[in-house]
Amino acid sequence: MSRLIVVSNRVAPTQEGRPAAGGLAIGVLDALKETGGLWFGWSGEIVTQSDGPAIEKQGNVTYATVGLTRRDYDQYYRGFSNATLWPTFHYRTDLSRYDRQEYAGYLRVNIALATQLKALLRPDDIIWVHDYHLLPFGRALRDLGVTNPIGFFLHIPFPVPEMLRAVPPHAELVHAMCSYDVLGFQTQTDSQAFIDYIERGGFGSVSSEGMVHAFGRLLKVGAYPIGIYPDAVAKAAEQFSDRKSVAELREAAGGRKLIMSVDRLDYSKGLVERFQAFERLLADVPHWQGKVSLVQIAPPTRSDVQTYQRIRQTLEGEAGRINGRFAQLDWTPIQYLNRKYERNVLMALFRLSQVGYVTPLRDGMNLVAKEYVASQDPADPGVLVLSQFAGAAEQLPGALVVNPFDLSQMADALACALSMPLNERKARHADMMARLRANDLSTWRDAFLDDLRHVAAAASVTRRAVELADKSLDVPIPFRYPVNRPARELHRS
Ligand code: GDG
Repeated sequence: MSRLIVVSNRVAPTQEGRPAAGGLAIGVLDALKETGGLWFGWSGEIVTQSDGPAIEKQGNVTYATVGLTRRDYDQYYRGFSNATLWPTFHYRTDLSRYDRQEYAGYLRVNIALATQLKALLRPDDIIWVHDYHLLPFGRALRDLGVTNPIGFFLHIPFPVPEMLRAVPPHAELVHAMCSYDVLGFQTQTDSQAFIDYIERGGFGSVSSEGMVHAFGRLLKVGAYPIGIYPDAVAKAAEQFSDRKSVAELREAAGGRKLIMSVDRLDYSKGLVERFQAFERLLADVPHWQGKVSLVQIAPPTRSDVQTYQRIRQTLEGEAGRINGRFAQLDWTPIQYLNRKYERNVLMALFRLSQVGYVTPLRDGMNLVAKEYVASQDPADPGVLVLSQFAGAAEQLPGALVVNPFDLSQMADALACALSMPLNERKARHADMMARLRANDLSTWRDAFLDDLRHVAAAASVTRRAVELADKSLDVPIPFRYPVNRPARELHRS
């Protein structure tokens, strides 16, 4: 069995018990612990000089981590990844900015990381690269002569072509993405957006089996919706129900209903609109004043990116304003907690609440939605209110699906969820649990890796046929640019 190499921008904290707030870290770590293998990426540290990777083995997972210099961090991570790609891929071109130097840094870091990984590779390794920080990483490996199977999974949405074109080097990035053997997206919508870009731009064609032939490469493009382990989540939610913070919230609620939201503090998560829709519920249906609280847990992330500082200020302002408008001496409408919690405690908090309120403006999947469902007591489950723009909405039809830009509709959905009869709650929950079990985290991992092995094997047969014939055949063969060719020239070919 070949060794699995996982590559992601950030390698999750290697110490057990340290919280890793972020869907990618949660998903990848759980998947890797089962198969074993090597996880390569940034250590999270800023260093004065970038040395070789630090290697640490824990159980069957080896962690290989590297530091980034301040310049690398500013250009690659804070700049092009999080100030250009993240907002645009979440349809926020208004928050996106582009800086050519930052893009150069993004390419430089991708090439430097690929060079460091290459030294650790064995011939039969299978490489799985994750997320938007590393779009050209496979290209960089290919340029270094790596012929191993390389797949890529995008955790965030892939925008429609018109949106993607707002990123100036869009063609170069898509060209680089075609160096992978398999390109995985969260949903059919995302996968189709990529295919639309290829077809409408005249860059290639797509077969009925989802094989894309573009830029001289043949690759599989498809949807691989990430899952969770619902039964493990259910167990944790039950077991951690007697924890101090859970007991405190139960006591503070004093029999009132609870609406629960948990998100990284990010403008894509729709927190402001969510608060305002809750405000509308209280204003339109005064019956709920004093009878329900919204608990929003929002651990800060990327706090050194300016747009994240702004969303934090706006949100604090909105929470204060709404609380000022409705609070009573013994009731605070919105409890806004700007901190991290232990993961299992979060699951227990989900179980305690009557409504899971998950309304991102755009989200690749949204694991919180899935965790909320899995945490519920099947005998008395809460109701999920879910944005139509979360990938999870394609998979959880038992949720009350809302448009997060329609505050009235969200307020109506909250009212409906808060008073939904037990039978209906149970039926919706049972349906969603069955779906979560049928498409859990191992389904996601295995479907992707099976396709990667299959496609890479087929590509190697094609390559070998070409070598044997010793001439250029009219078949799609993986192409490679000469080593050291600057990545910024790729699109000119
Ligand atoms: C990206 C995509 C996609 C949250 N607060 C705490 C905490 N969390 C955990 C949640 C959940 C995870 O972090 C967040 O995952 P999401 O999927 O909701 O969102 P992103 O972080 O934006 O993840 C997303 C995901 O990748 C996976 O592909 O679904 O669309 O944007 O598991 O429970 N965990 C702990 N403390 C917290 O305070 N321990």
